[in-house]
Amino acid sequence: MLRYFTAGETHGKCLTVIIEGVPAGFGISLEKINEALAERQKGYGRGGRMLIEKDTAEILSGIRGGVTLGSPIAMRIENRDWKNWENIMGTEEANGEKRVEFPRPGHADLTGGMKYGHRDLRNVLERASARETAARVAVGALAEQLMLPFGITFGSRAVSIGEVEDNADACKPELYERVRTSPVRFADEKAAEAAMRYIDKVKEAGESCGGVVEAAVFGVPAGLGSYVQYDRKLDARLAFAAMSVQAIKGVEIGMGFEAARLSGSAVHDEIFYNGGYERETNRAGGIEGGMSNGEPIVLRAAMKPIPTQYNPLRTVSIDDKRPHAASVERSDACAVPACAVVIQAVTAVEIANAFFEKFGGDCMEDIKASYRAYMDRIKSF
Ligand code: EPS
Repeated sequence: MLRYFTAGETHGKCLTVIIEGVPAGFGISLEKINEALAERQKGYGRGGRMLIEKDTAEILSGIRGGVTLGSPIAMRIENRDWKNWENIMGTEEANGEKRVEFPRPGHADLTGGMKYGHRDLRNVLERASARETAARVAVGALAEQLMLPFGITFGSRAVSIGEVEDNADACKPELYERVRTSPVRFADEKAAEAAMRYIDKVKEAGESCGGVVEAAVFGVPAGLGSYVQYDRKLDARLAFAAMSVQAIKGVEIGMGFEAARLSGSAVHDEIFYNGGYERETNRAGGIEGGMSNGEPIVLRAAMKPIPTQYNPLRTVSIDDKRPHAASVERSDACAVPACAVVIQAVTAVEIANAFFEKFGGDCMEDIKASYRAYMDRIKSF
């Protein structure tokens, strides 16, 4: 089982992650992990923090000479901003400055404070911050590399930003390559331009905006996940992973919510045989009965607007309970393109996890042998 834990506060010294369950014998390039981290930092509408950071991972254990050892992998991403926060966020001594008293609607501030008994809501926001997603992107980029020997590849894009929708053609690997050069991760340049103007407008109004992002996985063999038990369903596990990302309020796979409004013939993907099983459509988003069916997996997630608003919403003080404007932390007007990269990362981890569950083994050779035997067997099914 592939699992990971992250640690780290947004203005703490660093983000740390430990990944357990990575089999031995897989080549890992640190450069590829750092490329993914750089990708997460991009996107039109991000705030000042991304000008300070230059996220790079340092691998501390579990890899020797670029090859996994089968032992836990630890990674660390330094927070460059730490030097500005050392006196406030120090683990030995903290001076109490930058105390947060006015919880932001939509953020973890208020409930987190109640739950953990923090009278300084900074203790909540520091960990609830989406800065943590940098660690998850590092894990995702590692998981993607574990899937590469089996021809499984990943991509992501923004589908819409606020009210502006992209105009993209079919869900093919090229599409996800192309969007990487777009400042908003859109395929259509005109739509991208409209999205940027929309972000400008939102920013000018002191607001923030959300959007819909999509992750796609190509080359997944049929049969990852299972219908036999609820917690083994691949779609359920992907939805859990996507929902666990900060600011995500909805997840759909394939046609998702639209399927509820149509009749069966407009929803299900008919089956053909042409030397192998084929579909003409992929409305199921590559998952039927909680299992991958061999078609590309397509998942969408809805990101709400980031709760920090420069034109703050109404809240109350946790001290005197009187009405007050919500606290303003430096933030992004739009982080939708970055969110797409994060959703791709958490999807990659779940796919790798389901893959190793099916083709389990402690090292690359065992997994390859199991994979080949299965692929040969289903060829003649
Ligand atoms: C983020 C870093 C944060 C925020 C953002 C995401 O840095 P800072 O708080 O120092 O500006 O920019 O987090 C949030 C908007 C949030 O609400 O948590 C990052 O690295 O992505």
